[in-house]
Amino acid sequence: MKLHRLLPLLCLGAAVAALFGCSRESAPTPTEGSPRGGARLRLGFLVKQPEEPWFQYEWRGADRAAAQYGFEVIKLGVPDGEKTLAAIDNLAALGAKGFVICTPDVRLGPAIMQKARQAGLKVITVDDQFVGPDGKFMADVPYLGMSATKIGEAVGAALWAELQRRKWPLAETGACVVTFEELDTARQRTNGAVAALTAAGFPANRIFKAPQKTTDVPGSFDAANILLTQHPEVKRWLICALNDTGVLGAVRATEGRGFSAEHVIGIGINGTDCIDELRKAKPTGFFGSMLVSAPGEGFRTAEMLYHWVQRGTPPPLDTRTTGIFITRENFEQVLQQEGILP
Ligand code: FCA
Repeated sequence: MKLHRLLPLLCLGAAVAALFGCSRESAPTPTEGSPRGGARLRLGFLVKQPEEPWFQYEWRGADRAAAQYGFEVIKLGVPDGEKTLAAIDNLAALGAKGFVICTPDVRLGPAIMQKARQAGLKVITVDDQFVGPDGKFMADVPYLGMSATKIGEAVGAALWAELQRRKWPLAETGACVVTFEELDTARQRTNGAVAALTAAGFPANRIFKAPQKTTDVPGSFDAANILLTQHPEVKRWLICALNDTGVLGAVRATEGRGFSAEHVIGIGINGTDCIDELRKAKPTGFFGSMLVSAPGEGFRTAEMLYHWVQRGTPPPLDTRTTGIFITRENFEQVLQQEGILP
């Protein structure tokens, strides 16, 4: 089994181990772990893709909040609905008082809220906002996430600026937009990028969408590969996607078809999943990323949940974060300032 498949299981395994008191770090002992024993407050932090650096950095931020306020954070990977509901049961059994979640499927919102309410757990959503049965956002559940449209527009503007700097002829250039439109934040980001590109003067008929079936590197690699086969006339590619991973897969696809870094400008979102890529000795088609602070989001949501549980202060219902553009030139410095790199 591949590591990325194993990881969520391992995380869940850790929760089960904690439940039965066999993991030293997070295991409850009968007195210490029981809320009745005046033990430390426990809060969960559930993420859909624990293999993605973005979510690992979010966890780091939550750990920082836990250290500052003196609570315990139980971190669980929840790659599907079944594991999500099981994780909520585990949290309840551990005496947790609430959790922050980036759900594997936004339509699970009502089921998650029902289970959480039954167990008396408070819920804050991060990154991916719950959608109700009517298809509308569940605006009554506190949410913190990026200003998706604005960040997407910033990607489009940065792609255009680099294209201009390189003086690429528009007639030879295409834009590969790797999409995952079933997820609202993803659709808003790629729509934002397309809107900014067209507003700047990039021809709309040279913008091509490549829908990814899964939001990992193989998913975007496959999506981009199909597009590249369909457009052999394009000599230079702009690439954007919902996140760094989406752009990385597409950049790998262009490499497989003989495009060098001079003929590809890929700009991601997150800034956390491209660190190894930007560190490569030789530049690749992955030109840069809109960095959003994953540790910051993890810290803030965990902190909000703590204040809500501990002091009864409800969090704001909608909090948005912004991005900073990073490239090979400035990423080490910016990531250090943001506390992402040491
Ligand atoms: C979504 C994406 C993640 C990250 C997050 C902020 O959940 O899947 O990669 O961009 O939004």
